[in-house]
Amino acid sequence: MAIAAKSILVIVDVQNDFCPGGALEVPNGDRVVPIVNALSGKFAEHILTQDWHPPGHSSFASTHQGRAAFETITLSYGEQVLWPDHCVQGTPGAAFHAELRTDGASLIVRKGFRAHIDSYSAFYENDQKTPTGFTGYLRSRGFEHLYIAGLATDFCVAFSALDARREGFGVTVIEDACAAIDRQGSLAAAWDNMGLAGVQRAHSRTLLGSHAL
Ligand code: VGL
Ligand code: ZN
Repeated sequence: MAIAAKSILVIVDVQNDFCPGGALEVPNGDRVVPIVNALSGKFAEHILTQDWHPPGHSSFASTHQGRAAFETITLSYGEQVLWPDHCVQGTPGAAFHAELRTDGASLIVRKGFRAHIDSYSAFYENDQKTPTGFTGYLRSRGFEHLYIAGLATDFCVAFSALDARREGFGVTVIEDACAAIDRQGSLAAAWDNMGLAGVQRAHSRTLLGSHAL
């Protein structure tokens, strides 16, 4: 399968806290690292996203008295899953996986850095109104299609893919270059929503055989 013209690879949150042993570990999260490293060489450009929370972030269960991780709470902008403390700015858990090749990335989009609002998507925070500026970057650089890989399929990958479609970009999620949290059917729901939104799916094998544009 040829890589679409005017494409960019978006590598979502391949950080220690989302890998085995991390604070919010994604099963097999580290398995995406060699795949993502191989893929990045196939694209003219790739960027990274980095979950980047201040201590006491509103998405942390520990911030809300009597609440436990993985419960849902209503915040000013709507429903929010509460997470274990993770990806705290400047901590080893927030660092990229040691084997992830980061030097070739042209941009790092940090998200979730405001204390009172979470941001799963690389485009909009969880109020679905506050932009990160990523759309402007992509438009002014002339990109039309995003290939998305990374963690977690059912949260930051899916929210980024759905917002990218809403912003008018073509989107392909590279299935085996992603790994999921998958709680309470979240992975199946994410694939359903992505399918309805016109997100395409690909396997890394089919892309690694093709030429970068
Ligand atoms: C993520 C939950 C909380 C993700 C980030 O990267 O998918 N999930 N923060
Ligand atoms: Zn987070």
